[in-house]
Amino acid sequence: MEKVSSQWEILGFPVSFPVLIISLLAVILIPILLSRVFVSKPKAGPSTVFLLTGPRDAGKTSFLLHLEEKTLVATQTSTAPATIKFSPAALEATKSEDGQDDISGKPFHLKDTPGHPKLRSIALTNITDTTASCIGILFIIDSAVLSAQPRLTDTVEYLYEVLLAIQKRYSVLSETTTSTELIPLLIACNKNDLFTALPSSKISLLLQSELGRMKETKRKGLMNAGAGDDDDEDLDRVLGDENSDLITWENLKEFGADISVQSGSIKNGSVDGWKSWMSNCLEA
Ligand SMILES: Nc1nc2c(ncn2[C@@H]2O[C@H](COP(=O)(O)OP(=O)(O)OP(=O)(O)O)[C@@H](O)[C@H]2O)c(=O)[nH]1
Ligand SMILES: [Mg+2]
Repeated sequence: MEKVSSQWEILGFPVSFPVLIISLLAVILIPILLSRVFVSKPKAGPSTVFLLTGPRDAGKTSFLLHLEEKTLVATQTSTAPATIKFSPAALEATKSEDGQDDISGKPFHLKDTPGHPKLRSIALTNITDTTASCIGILFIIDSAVLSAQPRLTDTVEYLYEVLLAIQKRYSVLSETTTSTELIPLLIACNKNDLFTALPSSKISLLLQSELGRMKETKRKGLMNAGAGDDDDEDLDRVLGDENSDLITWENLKEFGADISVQSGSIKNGSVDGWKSWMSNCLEA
């Protein structure tokens, strides 16, 4: 770069001083601006998302479509998540659909996730990702299959993972804010139209005792595997109080989950309790 009278010469081309300054500024500023736009931009996305989780065939997609169509729609096994935006009217109680009901409230999103064991990481990652919105989690289960041990074990295994993910989200959020809100979780016991369905009170007790048994087994497994090498990571795998195997909904509040259990039937359209739980989450 050579100076020729009032101009500079770069690679044999004459360049005036203002053009040189503008070019230098562009070289410095453009990468900074691009990095702001593409790297540090906060995650865009809806801020009022309910997450639909739960084992296969429980009725998650049916509930999503029921809120839209007000009826039981034929579904197929989900292999990918699906999000739908709803107006507050979707949470209007079925019994008062004569237009008399107060339908004030916020619009919201419902995100359906697959229940297949290999695809459960979609829902779990959504819970642990603290930048993703999650104002409430519906864990939909089939109340009519819990007397069969394999289905009960599968349901409890997934619930354990969801509760662990909530515990993780809550602990990360608690590190950055002084008063962290509990994460509401509704265990929605679907298909109570079927005669083998267990009542919600029984399901609630069954799940708490089975979660306790699962925790005991996992803790023993960790001890036998020589806990101590990787203590912090191992404790991440223990749900609730690390010194006890007991699991109760009340105790889990301390670890971020505010749990309710309610029966319903999408087939019969009796899901008003679930809808009012969602309305309460939106008002909170
Ligand atoms: N009897 C009865 N059947 C229902 C009810 N709700 C849903 N079903 C049926 O249960 C089956 C599974 O429903 P889905 O909504 O596809 O289940 P899902 O939880 O989305 O399942 P995955 O996508 O595999 O995770 C379908 O055949 C539904 O028609 C209900 O309240 N009562
Ligand atoms: Mg589905």
